[in-house]
Amino acid sequence: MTSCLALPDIPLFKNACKFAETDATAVDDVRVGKTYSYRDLVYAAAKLRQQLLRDRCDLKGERVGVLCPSGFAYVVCQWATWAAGGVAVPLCTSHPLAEQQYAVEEAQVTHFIGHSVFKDRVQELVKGTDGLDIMLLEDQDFNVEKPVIPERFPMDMDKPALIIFTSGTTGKPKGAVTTHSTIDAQASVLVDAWRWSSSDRIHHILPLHHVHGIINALTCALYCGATVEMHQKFDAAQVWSRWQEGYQKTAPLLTLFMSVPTVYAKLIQHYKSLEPKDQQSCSASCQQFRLMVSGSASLPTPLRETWRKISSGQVLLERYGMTEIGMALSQGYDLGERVEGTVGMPLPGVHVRLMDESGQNVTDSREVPGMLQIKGRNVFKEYWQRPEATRKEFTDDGWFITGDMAMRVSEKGYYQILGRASIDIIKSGGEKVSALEVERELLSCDLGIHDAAVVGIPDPEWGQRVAAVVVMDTGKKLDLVTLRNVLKARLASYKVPTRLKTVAELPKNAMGKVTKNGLLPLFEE
Ligand code: MCA
Ligand code: AMP
Repeated sequence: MTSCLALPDIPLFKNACKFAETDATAVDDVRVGKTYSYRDLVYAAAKLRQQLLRDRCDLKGERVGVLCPSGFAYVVCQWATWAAGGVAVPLCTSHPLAEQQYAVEEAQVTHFIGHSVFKDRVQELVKGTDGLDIMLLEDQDFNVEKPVIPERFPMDMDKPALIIFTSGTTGKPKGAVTTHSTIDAQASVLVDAWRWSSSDRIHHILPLHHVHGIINALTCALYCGATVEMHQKFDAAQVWSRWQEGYQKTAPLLTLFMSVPTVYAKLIQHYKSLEPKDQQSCSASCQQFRLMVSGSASLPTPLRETWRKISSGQVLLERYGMTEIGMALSQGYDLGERVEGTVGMPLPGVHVRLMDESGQNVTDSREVPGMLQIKGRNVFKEYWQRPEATRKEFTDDGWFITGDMAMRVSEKGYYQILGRASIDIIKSGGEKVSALEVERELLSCDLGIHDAAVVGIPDPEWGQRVAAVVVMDTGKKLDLVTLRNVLKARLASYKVPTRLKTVAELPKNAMGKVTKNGLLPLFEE
């Protein structure tokens, strides 16, 4: 099967080949300024598969690092990797070298596909990595002339497909491995629940190294023949202006938007800075959407209500998910089921239970908090090369322990997320941050920090902000600007503290553990 133009017969590709018989647009690549049909996509993916394979039949689960801007190139690299039997490891394009290097090394990447817009970074990344098969691609390499629809061949759906790095309560990020079967379960359930169809067009502004951007926004669209309009990154002014163009019909109408609460907060901020006439036009532009979704962090009620007011009545659909499980809970599509403060009910095929501290199953009780546990085809396979970490996150009877507390409320028993069980996990702007990882960097960055504790402090825009409390070596001082400059070279920018306090000593309990709750008042204004 190496020499002929072919794709495996997994539902995503099977569907795409069907849409390739029409002239439907798969990707509108805003950076390149071009649209690509499903026929272009399946053809380009099958071509790149051949290049990746060279004279082999199957990459047999080897990891393929991908560093591509959001757009057609990204999708082709991901699909070609899958088609060649590889596991895609998408890197965050805005991460510093150290974080990207960590992902490449940790995932034991053997092939690397980089886009030429990141040429310098690719060269730095692959320096000293002997035996790595590197492809550096230009935009014109993705130009498709006379595309044909590839043949198809069978593939085992239980093959690993994707590694996404996610922070935990211990140590550095771990690579969550999902299979084709997991991805299929995660995407197909959302296609039905959120009523995706081939006439949809999603405005995609999410990063493409998370389940949110990859599965909910990208894969769901391509699963059902919709169009993905891919933008490089979120910019509030650009988003409002694109929506106005859609509404005024100077650009295609958009039907779906998905994001984190911080993005809606930033859109509101921008809206408030506009003249009343422009505000009216922005509000009207929201009418083109049939669905706007919020998730990855809890949606504060004032934000939900303000959004409803300024968006011509859009009620954000809130859902709950996690890198390891995709989406588990979702409010219903019908407006009456989008009950404020809840994340709805389990999606079809997702098994959910709540366990209290004594190990009692409290799922059928009302207003009794419990640890949220999940089972189903949507659950990931393992943490890459970390059997012990994988084992720890599952109960003996095979339920995945999310680390989130939840309870059921109202007569209907909708689920409400109460927050993380561990204070050491922070969510800022939808990004998960391990306090321990940041503490470790603080203590090893040569700034004279003797002791450090990192906490998440509540923030109306970011959900939480990363805040550091430090004890300095005698005679040493530290300011926030210096700290941020030093850490930004080592950590993703959202992990870098935006608040800093220096204290003489950290409060600790009898076991010598910092009592972090006691630090929160330090940041009250
Ligand atoms: C950027 N900054 C941040 C964050 N992002 N600070 C705290 N938390 C953040 N998340 C800082 C930068 O360091 C920079 O600081 C300044 O903000 C401006 O950076 P910029 O990149 O321009 O910010 P932005 O473009 O406005 O980004 C904010 C964002 C982005 C759009 C909210 O963080 C984002 O796309 N978040 C969504 C991530 C997501 O999809 N998460 C899902 C994962 P300075 O100016 O000092 O340099 S969870 C998941 O996948 C599960 C399955 C789920 O449930 O969805
Ligand atoms: P991540 O591990 O980055 O995939 O983020 C998953 C985490 O985000 C979950 O474990 C929750 O803590 C949080 N999360 C996701 N969706 C919601 C939501 N709708 N409400 C509250 N928290 C959420």
